[in-house]
Amino acid sequence: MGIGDIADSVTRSVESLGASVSEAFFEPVIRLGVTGLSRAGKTVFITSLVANLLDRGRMPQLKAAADGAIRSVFLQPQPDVTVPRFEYEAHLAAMTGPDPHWPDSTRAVSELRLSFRVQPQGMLGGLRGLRTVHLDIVDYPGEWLLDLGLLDRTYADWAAETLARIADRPEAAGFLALAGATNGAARLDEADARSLADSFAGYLIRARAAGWSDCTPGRFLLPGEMAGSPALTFAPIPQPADPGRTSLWREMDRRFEAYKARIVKPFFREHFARIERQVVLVDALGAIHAGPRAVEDMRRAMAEILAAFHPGRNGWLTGLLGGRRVERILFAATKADHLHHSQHPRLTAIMEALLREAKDRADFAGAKTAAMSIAALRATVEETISHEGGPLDAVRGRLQGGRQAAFWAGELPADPAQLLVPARQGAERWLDADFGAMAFLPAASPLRPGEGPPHIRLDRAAEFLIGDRLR
Ligand SMILES: Nc1nc2c(ncn2[C@@H]2O[C@H](COP(=O)(O)OP(=O)(O)OP(=O)(O)O)[C@@H](O)[C@H]2O)c(=O)[nH]1
Ligand SMILES: [Mg+2]
Repeated sequence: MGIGDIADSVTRSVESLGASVSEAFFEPVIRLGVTGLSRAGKTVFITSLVANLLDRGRMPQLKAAADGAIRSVFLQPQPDVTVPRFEYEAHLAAMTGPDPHWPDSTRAVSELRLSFRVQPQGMLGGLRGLRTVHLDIVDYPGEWLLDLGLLDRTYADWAAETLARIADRPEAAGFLALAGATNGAARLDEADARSLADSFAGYLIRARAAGWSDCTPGRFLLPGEMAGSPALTFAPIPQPADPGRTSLWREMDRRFEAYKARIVKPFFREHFARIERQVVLVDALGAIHAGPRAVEDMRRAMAEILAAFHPGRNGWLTGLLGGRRVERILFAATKADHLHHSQHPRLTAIMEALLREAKDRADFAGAKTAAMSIAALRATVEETISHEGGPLDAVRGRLQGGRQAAFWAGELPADPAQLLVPARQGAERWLDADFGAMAFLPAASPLRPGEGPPHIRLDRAAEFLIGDRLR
């Protein structure tokens, strides 16, 4: 029996199941890509978005919710039976139950399908009856996203770039000493390869803790079931003049290619294929707080990732993603509840400037783009406090242990260049500004019937991303 026969018998058995199945084939699916580095706010965004779509009392700017076009929303079994389900209920319970707290960092990929029953609008809408639209969303560890940047690099490029970039990082000193003493032309010794890979993984863990965004390969940080396999046993080493076929360098090269082909590509092909709508989440405030180097590092990392989505430049990704073009991209600065709303336009402008290249490219390629500051789960209330005799527009929230505190993050500049230029020039710290950060916990107020968790502009974000498909 050939492939054609298999396909044929499948088609026939499906047909015999009748109308319910064929209807399923014509129910449109919106695939929403959630793109963001680790801790950008992906899991919180997905959880709060789903909760606020199920209970739409806080979604006035989502037109289909406000005018009643959405008749009902429900969670469905996801289409892909081999991927774990996104733990929506557990994440929501963490954030809104008794003793509210943030969900854990994501360690593996998961998926969720939300289905809408929609009454088509317009003159003939009433005649057409309800239709069903599905929304598919995937969550994954942010660390894995950076691997997109590896796909168009050779091992030699990646090794040279990485060694140069980390040369003066204290977190890398131990690994650099080991790599420097390594002769890549020598014959492969598995024990050497292992200790190089272990040492490099150790560096990546310290670098991530120190706030660096450029930590590849992502699976070194979160190996999942791949731990210890040869595809994860490589590291950047200096290129020798004449590496022989059985040399350590050649073997590292082969493993790097295997990592790309066997781990990175399948991940993007399976989970980023056919994405039509994309939200790019950026913790710009966190990077600003961490300082100019973190801002520049984040800018470069995001530019690299977003370049990979561009249909024109990297043909391979277009092929990988099934040739479908992303129609809409929302660039969102997350955690905006750390700022009084009077500063939100400045935060949005800074985030737009950070992602300028990517946004221009997307606009040029014909995608619709928008930028806004959001809080998927609003953990603060606004409060004007007096400070040194003057009023200060601050926010107030709950800290670990339950204590309430007022907080002022600092005055963001009206001109983003005031942050981006020193960052590009490699400044060590901000010259005449100081930006704070505070770890607020989700507020301890139970959800009201018919309402999802409190947020800032999540309804506008949803309107831009999927609103047109729900009418
Ligand atoms: N105040 C506030 N904090 C937020 C919000 N969204 C996310 N955070 C904070 O950011 C942290 C990271 O959010 P996650 O949603 O777990 O981030 P992620 O992108 O899923 O991160 P990984 O799973 O590590 O890739 C949370 O633990 C919160 O501390 C928000 O809307 N408001
Ligand atoms: Mg997560």
